[in-house]
Amino acid sequence: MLKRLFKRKSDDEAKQPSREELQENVDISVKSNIEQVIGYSDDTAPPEPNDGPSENTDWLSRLKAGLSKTRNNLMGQIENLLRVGRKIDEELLDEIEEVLIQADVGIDTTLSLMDNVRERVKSRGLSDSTGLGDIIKQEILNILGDDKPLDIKGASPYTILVLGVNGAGKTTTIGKLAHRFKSEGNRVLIAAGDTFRAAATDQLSIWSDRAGVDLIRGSEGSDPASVVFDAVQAAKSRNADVLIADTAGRLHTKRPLMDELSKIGRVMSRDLPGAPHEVLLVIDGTAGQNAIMQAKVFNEAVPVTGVAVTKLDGTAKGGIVIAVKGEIGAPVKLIGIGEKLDDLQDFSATEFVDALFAHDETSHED
Ligand SMILES: Nc1nc2c(ncn2[C@@H]2O[C@H](COP(=O)(O)OP(=O)(O)OP(=O)(O)O)[C@@H](O)[C@H]2O)c(=O)[nH]1
Ligand SMILES: [Mg+2]
Repeated sequence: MLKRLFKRKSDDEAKQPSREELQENVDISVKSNIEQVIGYSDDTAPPEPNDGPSENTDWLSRLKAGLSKTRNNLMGQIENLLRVGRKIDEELLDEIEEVLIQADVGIDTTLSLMDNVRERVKSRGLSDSTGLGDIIKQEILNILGDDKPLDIKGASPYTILVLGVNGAGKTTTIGKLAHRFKSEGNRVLIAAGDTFRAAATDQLSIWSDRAGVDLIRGSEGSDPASVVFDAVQAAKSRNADVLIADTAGRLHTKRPLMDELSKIGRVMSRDLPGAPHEVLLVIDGTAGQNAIMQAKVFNEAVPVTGVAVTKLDGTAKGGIVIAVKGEIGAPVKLIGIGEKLDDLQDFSATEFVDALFAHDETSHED
């Protein structure tokens, strides 16, 4: 029987979409999303930062609440598949695979995750679906790997270059980080490297005022690399502990922005060896597979050392967090689940997976 179960899709292969077909579907949606990104209007007003305290101050509860749409979508469907006490067969495993892909775990990541699940099921001789949920959970943890929190102790000033497409949440993330580092007793400086529009610097200026940190800014349209260069000099002369540089996110598919980001990276290291110490890519958690493609483009311009995934509160496709690690290789270091100051936290794989698999208080069906 096992032989038939693990014959690897032979009979079903014809019915199932191939990896190429799945990729083609994703490419189509990526293309249309990119068009939307490029269509982002320059007149868009900067969002108002929101620094009020969250109603519920317990991070784990808020994380669970923030991930509830993803949990209902991803784990809800998987649990429904397992709950009927089904036998483990290719059909069940393929259905789980589809749920993961549809929740944006990414095709390659899903296929390798499910390969590992199949191996484990085989080696344990599991035939009914009891225990399959735990195996999936463990394999997700395996992909996420060890936590690598953002640690600014390695250098002084510790420099963080923040990248990402427009609207991803860069400026908001910088505001939240500045507030956090400052309240931990660090001397913090922000560089307004997004000089494309005055509103970008104004928005950053509101955040820096609220966090009580200094901002190094240039005039509108000035060379972002020179603003960042000045900020590095200021960080050195003022003995700052940490410098966070904002950048523009426009037209990421056009070569000049990527060239400019590489230049900013080079300029940072000119007088400060090792800088930028952290290249933090901010990804909009609601952007789907498009975000993965963007990440690859940015990663080519300046090798990304960490990822912040924002807006996980607004998506049923939080599986993107798993895809980031699986498909880009850079660790997720921060996650954002809202617009408030404390809605950005260090990423913990176990917390994330526990929140994904958590049962709602109202559900007692164990
Ligand atoms: N719900 C939610 N909204 C967020 C989160 N992070 C950021 N936002 C919102 O996303 C919007 C865009 O954020 P910004 O920080 O301006 O994005 P940006 O990357 O700096 O954008 P550009 O400056 O245009 O390149 C704002 O309305 C933020 O309040 C989050 O974790 N959850
Ligand atoms: Mg911005």
